[in-house]
Amino acid sequence: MPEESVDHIDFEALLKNAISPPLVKHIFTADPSAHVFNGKIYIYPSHDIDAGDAFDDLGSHFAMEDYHILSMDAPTDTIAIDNGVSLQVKDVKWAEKQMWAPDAAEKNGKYYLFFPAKDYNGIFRIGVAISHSPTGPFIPEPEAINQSFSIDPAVFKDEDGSYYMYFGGIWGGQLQRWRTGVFLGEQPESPFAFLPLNHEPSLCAKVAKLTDDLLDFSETAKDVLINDENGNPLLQGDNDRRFFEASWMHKYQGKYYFSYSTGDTHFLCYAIGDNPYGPFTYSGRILDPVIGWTSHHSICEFENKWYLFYHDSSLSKGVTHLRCVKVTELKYDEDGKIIPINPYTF
Ligand code: FUB
Repeated sequence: MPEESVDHIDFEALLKNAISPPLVKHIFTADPSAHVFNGKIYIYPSHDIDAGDAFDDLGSHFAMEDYHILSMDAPTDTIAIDNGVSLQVKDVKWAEKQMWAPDAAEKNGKYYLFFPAKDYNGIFRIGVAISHSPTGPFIPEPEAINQSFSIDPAVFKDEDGSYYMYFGGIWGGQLQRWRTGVFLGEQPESPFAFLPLNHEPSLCAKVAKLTDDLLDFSETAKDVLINDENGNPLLQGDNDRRFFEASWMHKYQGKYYFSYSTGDTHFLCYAIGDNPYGPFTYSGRILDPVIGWTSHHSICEFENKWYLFYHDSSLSKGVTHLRCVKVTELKYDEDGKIIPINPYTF
């Protein structure tokens, strides 16, 4: 992911005109996955650091090593509590580096942290770690989830008690290297290698139902198909609408809302379906581009209002891999369409 020139940006004005402040300022945080557990908000973010790695389109500069869980009494608070280190890469046997965007789920009083990291072969896998507290510490399983790959796990609990994991990300997230179901290799290193051509259907995020113990996939992961308004799959060249990374699922008025980032065009978008597997119909944008290259989010209901948790790079004055998590209210119109949000009030 390239570093874009930020020389022209007036950060003082930006901070003043941002619709919401960073929720913590003493560390850099990103990719916020928010959940309500026991009446409180818990945010499972990435913990951004500057490890000195050079910028590239594979995201090598996102060299995160641990997770800190944040909590808030309500999403209307402007500050979150940092509950300290909950899991470190050095304690995960199978993982070498790059602890990217995590998520969490609760079942029968146990908390499960799902996280991607590169294994010792340079392949992104998704692991799980368990705790009796929403803030950890989390004890990792010795192996990554069998048949897991790529990044950005998001775990959705449906009303019937089933749990589904949505995941995947192209370019540095390696999803395109699994097009045939097996890993096609790390070479050529280009983030564009193995991607479909622009006129071909775009690569899809993946979804798999989890086993009862939440430690495995109960099925081979399936494509999360996003169609346009005419029922045709979005194309790879449709960069403003096609899936790139940062999956999330929520349910609103009986419909399934799959949301995601378009990556190199920097939008958060969503598509609506009738069941957790889709197909989904592209339905619009949620968030305009933020300062920084990446955009990532979660959507969470609290006391009958809905909230968008997201990040930008305003706290670091535009450094792509040093981000800060934020929250703002999210509203729907009477037809169930999400009202798009501009993160800055210019
Ligand atoms: O935080 C590292 C990566 O950047 C995430 O996995 C992506 O979703 C993007 O936010």
